[in-house]
Amino acid sequence: MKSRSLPAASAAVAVVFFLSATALPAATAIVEHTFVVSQVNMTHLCKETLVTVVNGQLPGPTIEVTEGDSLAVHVVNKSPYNITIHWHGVRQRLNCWADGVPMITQCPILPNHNFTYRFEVAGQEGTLWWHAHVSCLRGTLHGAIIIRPRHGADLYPFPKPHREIPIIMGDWWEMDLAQLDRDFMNGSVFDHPNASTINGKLGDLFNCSGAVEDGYVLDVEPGKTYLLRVINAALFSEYYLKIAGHKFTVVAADANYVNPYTTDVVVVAPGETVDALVVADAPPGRYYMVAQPSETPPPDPPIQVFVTRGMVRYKYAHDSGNGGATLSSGRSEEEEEGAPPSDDVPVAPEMPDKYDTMTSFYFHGNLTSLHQPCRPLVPAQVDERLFIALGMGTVCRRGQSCKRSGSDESIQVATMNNVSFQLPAAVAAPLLEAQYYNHNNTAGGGVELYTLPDRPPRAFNFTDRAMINWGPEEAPLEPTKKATVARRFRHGATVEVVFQSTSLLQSDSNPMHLHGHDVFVLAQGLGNYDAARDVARYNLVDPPVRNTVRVPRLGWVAVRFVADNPGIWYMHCHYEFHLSMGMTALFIVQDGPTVDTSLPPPPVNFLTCDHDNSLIQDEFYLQTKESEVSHINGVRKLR
Ligand SMILES: *[C@@H]1O[C@H](CO)[C@@H](O)[C@H](O)[C@H]1NC(C)=O
Ligand SMILES: *[C@@H]1O[C@H](CO)[C@@H](O)[C@H](O)[C@H]1NC(C)=O
Ligand SMILES: *[C@@H]1O[C@H](CO)[C@@H](O)[C@H](O)[C@H]1NC(C)=O
Ligand SMILES: *[C@@H]1O[C@H](CO)[C@@H](O)[C@H](O)[C@H]1NC(C)=O
Ligand SMILES: *[C@@H]1O[C@H](CO)[C@@H](O)[C@H](O)[C@H]1NC(C)=O
Ligand SMILES: *[C@@H]1O[C@H](CO)[C@@H](O)[C@H](O)[C@H]1NC(C)=O
Ligand SMILES: *[C@@H]1O[C@H](CO)[C@@H](O)[C@H](O)[C@H]1NC(C)=O
Ligand SMILES: *[C@@H]1O[C@H](CO)[C@@H](O)[C@H](O)[C@H]1NC(C)=O
Ligand SMILES: *[C@@H]1O[C@H](CO)[C@@H](O)[C@H](O)[C@H]1NC(C)=O
Ligand SMILES: *[C@@H]1O[C@H](CO)[C@@H](O)[C@H](O)[C@H]1NC(C)=O
Ligand SMILES: [Cu+2]
Repeated sequence: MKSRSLPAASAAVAVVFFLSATALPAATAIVEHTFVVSQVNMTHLCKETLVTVVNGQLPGPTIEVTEGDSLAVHVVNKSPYNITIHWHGVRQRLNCWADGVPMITQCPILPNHNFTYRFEVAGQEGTLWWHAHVSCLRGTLHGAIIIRPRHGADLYPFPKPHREIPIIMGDWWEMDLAQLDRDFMNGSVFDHPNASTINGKLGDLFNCSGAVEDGYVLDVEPGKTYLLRVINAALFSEYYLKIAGHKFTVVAADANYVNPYTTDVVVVAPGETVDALVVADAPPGRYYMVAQPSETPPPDPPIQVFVTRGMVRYKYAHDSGNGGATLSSGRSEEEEEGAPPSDDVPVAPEMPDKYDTMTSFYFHGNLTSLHQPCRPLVPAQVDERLFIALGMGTVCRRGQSCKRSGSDESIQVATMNNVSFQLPAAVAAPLLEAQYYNHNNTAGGGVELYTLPDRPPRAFNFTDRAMINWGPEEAPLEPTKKATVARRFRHGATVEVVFQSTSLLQSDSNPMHLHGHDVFVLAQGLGNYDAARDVARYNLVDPPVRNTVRVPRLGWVAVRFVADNPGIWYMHCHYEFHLSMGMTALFIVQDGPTVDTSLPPPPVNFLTCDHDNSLIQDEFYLQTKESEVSHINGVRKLR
């Protein structure tokens, strides 16, 4: 019987039931967790801040499964907010209902309500993560998902590590994150975090009133190999991670194995994960682990970002040791037997320049898929091609015309092909349910979906730097609009998307995340995409496969995926301010011709959006039954 050990203080209950009593190592299990969402006070930088967390922890609990296992996560919402949890990167095959996007795939879990997410984690190995998908609350509501090979860790396509450690990058905000979301939606770009964190700790670069913040410490034994499962859960920044005196061997990204890539810097954009091996092969001592945000250089508007650091600490040979890394840290343990003497000054790594964005470009460019027998091939035929320009614009607060270029009369928003996403107003049911039952939302009839255009409506020099700061080149391009942007795909269609980052009002990179599918990343480049030149550069042999694709600053990336998972899937930038400002679209994948290729009905105890559940529930069950019948007959079709 497996068991999960969790801090005694937390309300976590994690139990594993084997489906088969004669459990072979390969048997699949149902892994259960209880996530109690509540608010707690945490003190950093001499200030008490009320934060919303799972089971009192930041980061939240780690979910560990074996490939093929099922998960049941009971969410108990004791916070004052509507909550949903998204299982970032979990493909949710034929199970879009569990994807956790409020009012798209489900009604939110209201305060003092519960909901159980049930899903399988199949055909994926490595590191994923979970996070709230409501406003900016994911800044403190997140944790790791570790998926091990079904037949044991011996079957990793790399030497078995001595220990595996989640390294979660985050940012610390002294403000109420719900307010932060309101600010972003109101076009405010002035808020900034107060610190960066590694596994929830700010580190010794931060202090107040003489007190230095705790840092994350990884205790290592000489000669042993450690697997770092690096996750960027920050709202705000991409990070460069280095450990003085050590190299990383990257072995996976977004729960897909890559050809081993040895580097002294790991780059994680928000939403991405990177699995990297580190061998403790340096002279025993103390080495800083530094995470530095990458910044866009002027003339981009300056943003306030922070470097954070933790430490890798060697145990000396005479130390009896208790098995390696712990989450403990701080000066108190420094004198303990086996720790290096404290007069040995920790070694600091040399970091890239803060405006160096090419280190990220090269890091991403060096990843290729590991050859495995069951690895899917890149589809050669393309059925649909999209070119999506990512940028900024403004909409008027009132009426059709207004002063722009920084005026209070307009709101700054983020766009894809010149349209900025908004949730439909006042809908009675999530869009997925409305579509499934083919009934219209109330309040003003059907939800009007605006079709994401195939390409930008106007041609312009996407990467013209003169547009960054309200230049005259930018002014005519600035007006844009809000709509519920969606794009439908026939089941099984092969879709090629070229994402182009633009210099409209800023020149950020854009980590684009697609729910429900992984994509092949065929090529990236700087400047404007030019099919005549760039198609020849596509890697159709072993491109990396990811759920989050970093579109370089002032550059582009080309991806392909097969739209074979029916449902309504969010496709959005994982910079929280871009997401809140509307850099989102819905990818609607239609049912296939058979039951095996069609979305089943919602789970029986699915949440309704109405507080008074009783009546609705009856109707709801009725509809479920009806549709099951037609579903089995194969006549039901998504519009
Ligand atoms: C957080 O601290 C504030 C002020 O000290 C206090 O009023 C509040 O009750 C605390 N909340 C929780 C959940 O502990
Ligand atoms: C939610 O779950 C908790 C813990 O299991 C239970 O005590 C509570 O009664 C449940 N609340 C509702 C509204 O079902
Ligand atoms: C934290 O950041 C906010 C801006 O978001 C700022 O107003 C505040 O002064 C900062 N706090 C500290 C301790 O620097
Ligand atoms: C405290 O932080 C400031 C910068 O924020 C730094 O200059 C100073 O050296 C730090 N003090 C200590 C004791 O670490
Ligand atoms: C791989 O990284 C190296 C070193 O940063 C760089 O010179 C090279 O261009 C990168 N390769 C690709 C394909 O990006
Ligand atoms: C939104 O921004 C405008 C202009 O900056 C400001 O006047 C207004 O108070 C803001 N509204 C909210 C709700 O924050
Ligand atoms: C849904 O709305 C559309 C137009 O808004 C209308 O044509 C259609 O008949 C409606 N369907 C149902 C089932 O009410
Ligand atoms: C686009 O703008 C860039 C940078 O401002 C410039 O170098 C490039 O020549 C322009 N391209 C075209 C096609 O005008
Ligand atoms: C977006 O559309 C508006 C309205 O048609 C237009 O004025 C503006 O130039 C367009 N901007 C871009 C970047 O295409
Ligand atoms: C929470 O969700 C309910 C039901 O969908 C909705 O009526 C309510 O406005 C939401 N509350 C907030 C604060 O968003
Ligand atoms: Cu973005």
